[in-house]
Amino acid sequence: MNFTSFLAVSKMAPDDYVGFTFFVGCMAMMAASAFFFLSMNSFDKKWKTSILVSGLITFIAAVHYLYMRDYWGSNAYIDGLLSSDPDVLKEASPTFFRYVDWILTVPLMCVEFYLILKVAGAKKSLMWRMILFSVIMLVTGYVGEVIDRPNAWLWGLISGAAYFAIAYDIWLGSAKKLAVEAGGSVLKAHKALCWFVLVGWVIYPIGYMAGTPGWYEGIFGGLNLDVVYNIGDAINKIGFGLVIYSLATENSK
Ligand SMILES: *C/C=C(C)/C=C/C=C(C)/C=C/C1=C(C)CCCC1(C)C
Repeated sequence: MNFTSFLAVSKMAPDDYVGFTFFVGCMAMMAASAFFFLSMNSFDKKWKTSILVSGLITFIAAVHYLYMRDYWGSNAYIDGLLSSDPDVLKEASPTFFRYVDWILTVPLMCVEFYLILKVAGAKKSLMWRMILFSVIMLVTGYVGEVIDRPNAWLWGLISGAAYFAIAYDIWLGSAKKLAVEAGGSVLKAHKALCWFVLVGWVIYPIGYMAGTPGWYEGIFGGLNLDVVYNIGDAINKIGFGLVIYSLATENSK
């Protein structure tokens, strides 16, 4: 793939709402990255790293969205027309780039929890435990979506258990204890990030159920996996970063 073909999406249909969310998602991630990187230097040293990580999360996503929107644009269209064949559209879904993006950005979100809790004495072991669970969550999700689709429900269940372990740690476990010890704006930000994980991350299993075979097909089958994932990413990556941004702002006065 050379650079010009990489940026040249041949044609986009006006009713291609999947392609639309790839383009808007890409632009939003780029804008958010510029925002985080450019604002970085106005913060105290101890917040700079957190803002830098927020920018890295959206930047990594921006690059993957650039690829994903191109992958969709060049596979969902046949002779310049948006295909209506469900098998063609399924093949045009950029699952590989999606999971490469997640395996890089979700652990970075775990790092963010650690960074804001460091003031309360958070240990690296907390960070590594969260990263381990997030990797289990994503690898099993990939197996269900790509390698062993007939058992997608089972892989989704294992993935869901790892997700639950993360949610438990931050809502009720050791991370919660540290946040309470820190109090003030750290506790406030921790709570906000916890809500992202509890409510914002639930968007992903919904997308997964919309796009894999299983008993749940009748419930979520009408949704498009990529549209759901794209909305989830915008909320979780940009929103998450903005919470860190406002925490840093409050503490750099
Ligand atoms: C920026 C990307 C983020 C925050 C991605 C988060 C992804 C998840 C929370 C995915 C979770 C899944 C389950 C809980 C079960 C089904 C399989 C997954 C991987 C979609």
